[in-house]
Amino acid sequence: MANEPFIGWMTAIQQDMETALDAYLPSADCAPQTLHQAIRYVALEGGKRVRPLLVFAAGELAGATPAALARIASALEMIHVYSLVHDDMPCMDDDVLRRGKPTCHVAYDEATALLTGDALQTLAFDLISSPMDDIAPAAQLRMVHTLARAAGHAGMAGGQAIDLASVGQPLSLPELEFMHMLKTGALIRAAVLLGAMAGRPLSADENARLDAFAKRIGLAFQVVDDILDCEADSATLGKTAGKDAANDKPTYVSLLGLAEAKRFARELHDQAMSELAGFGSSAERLKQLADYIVARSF
Ligand code: GRG
Repeated sequence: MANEPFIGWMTAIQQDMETALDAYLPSADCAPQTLHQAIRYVALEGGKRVRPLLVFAAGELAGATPAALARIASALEMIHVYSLVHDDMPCMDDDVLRRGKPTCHVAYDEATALLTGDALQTLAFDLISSPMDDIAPAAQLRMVHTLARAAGHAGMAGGQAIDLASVGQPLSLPELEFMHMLKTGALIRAAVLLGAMAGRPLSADENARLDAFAKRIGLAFQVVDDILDCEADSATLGKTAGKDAANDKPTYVSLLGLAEAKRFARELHDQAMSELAGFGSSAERLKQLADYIVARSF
């Protein structure tokens, strides 16, 4: 049965994110208009906003303010959106559908898509490094560092490089896990850590448990993504379904089979949940989000 209070919370955060992003993104009326229109086209009105939801849920656990969380979550979502825009380009995944609309290079052109991703990435760092009233400078510096690490060669960009190199290659399970820990997991982990960093200082043990939660749920997100890619249709996903098999990409489904991939997603979910046990009711939103991540249908 649907969890009504959670759905209400999720919808409110998604609406707040739309408002925050609208305010942080450049106006479509300002020059260069085409670039600004493209930035707004890809960033607004789309996506589940899973990473922002994780920022808010972890921030709630640590007692962070909504204003700080909206800014941090916007920066993280901009990095995510930039990665989708670049991933869809002909030099990478070459896709035409994203978030139910034509991809950026289709709606505009390749040069605009490249610049849109570049501009979103730098705007994210502009946002997260700008003075924030409710965050101490040392904590903010740690946030900038965390985001840079998650997005770069040792995180998402590195994982994407492994992904591109692994088409048609037989990867082992540990190799597949390593790729996804970087490509998808690094930003999801950063979402949880950044949200928590915006609040009260956590003990080393609390940080370690939150980090372990984030790593498990990030991998679970990817396993479910692989399952949905072969079970759901393009209209439901808002992106082209069945691409992994068509491109001969190693996935959890191709390595484990559908039934075992589903079992593995549940196992990762349960491991993630067990890391939250000591936080009591302050981790309620994170637990609900973990449920949502493995039960989602798109
Ligand atoms: C170009 C540096 C660079 C990295 C690209 C994110 C990514 C790395 C590639 C996207 C391809 C892909 C299907 C990745 C697997 C999981 C994933 C990140 C799916 C998209 O995220 P969702 O489902 O998307 O959260 P929405 O649209 O809901 O935000």
